[in-house]
Amino acid sequence: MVHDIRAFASLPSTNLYAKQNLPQLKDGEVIWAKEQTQGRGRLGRKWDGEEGALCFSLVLKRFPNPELLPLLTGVALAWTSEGYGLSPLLKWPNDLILGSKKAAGILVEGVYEAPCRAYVVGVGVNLSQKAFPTTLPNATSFYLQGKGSIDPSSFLESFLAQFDRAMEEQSSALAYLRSHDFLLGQEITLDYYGEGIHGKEVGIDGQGKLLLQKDDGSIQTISSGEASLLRKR
Ligand code: BT5
Repeated sequence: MVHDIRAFASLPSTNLYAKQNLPQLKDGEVIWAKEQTQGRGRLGRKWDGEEGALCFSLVLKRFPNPELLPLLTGVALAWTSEGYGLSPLLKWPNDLILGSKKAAGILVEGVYEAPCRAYVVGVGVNLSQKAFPTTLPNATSFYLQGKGSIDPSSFLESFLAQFDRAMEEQSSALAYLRSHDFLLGQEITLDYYGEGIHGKEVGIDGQGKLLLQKDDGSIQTISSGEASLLRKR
């Protein structure tokens, strides 16, 4: 896939820019903001994209299975991290974990209005931050994992190559996800259609769905579009 990159010195949010300018954006195009002042996470949460962060959004106008998008994007981030000599894990459905802490987050948004049905895949990567505010005790960066200051444009290029690979090799990408499952065996609470459900994460199936063992022993299969992780119980 061709990935043209539109780079900006500063934007409030690359996802917002992509959604507001969809008709002029091509399939595969990337919006990259060197500084992002009002980055957002899922469920209206805030994303901290201060100096040292890499924040971008990828526009996809043809992707049949949106539930796989955050998962495949996470795998592409993990493969990119391996290229820098790190040993990543993935926290279903969408966090890159380095040294047991969050090094990147993903926000996939669907835009369904005519004339532009598309998905915007927003990615925030902590590359060169040397410290995080006390409000983010579970955040880490590539710098803090001993990788020095990584050039954001090289990281972005590597990520885009790995993203294309994950799209082409979806079953091996999902197999990678299953074998790099940060939550495996953990007691967790999920937000499931607005309700908190608890259980033990006993794996991820071949379609990328989370397997949650409930207290009564039954297994519930949950797709990424249905739930988000609230916390470890
Ligand atoms: C995410 O949400 O992890 C998705 C983050 C997506 C950010 C990208 S940047 C480019 C594009 N444009 C946008 O406006 N957004 C996307 P979620 O799983 O809801 O996690 C959000 C939570 O992560 C926050 O409530 C904080 O606790 C924590 N957090 C915020 N900033 C962080 C950071 N830089 N590193 C680690 N954790 C962070």
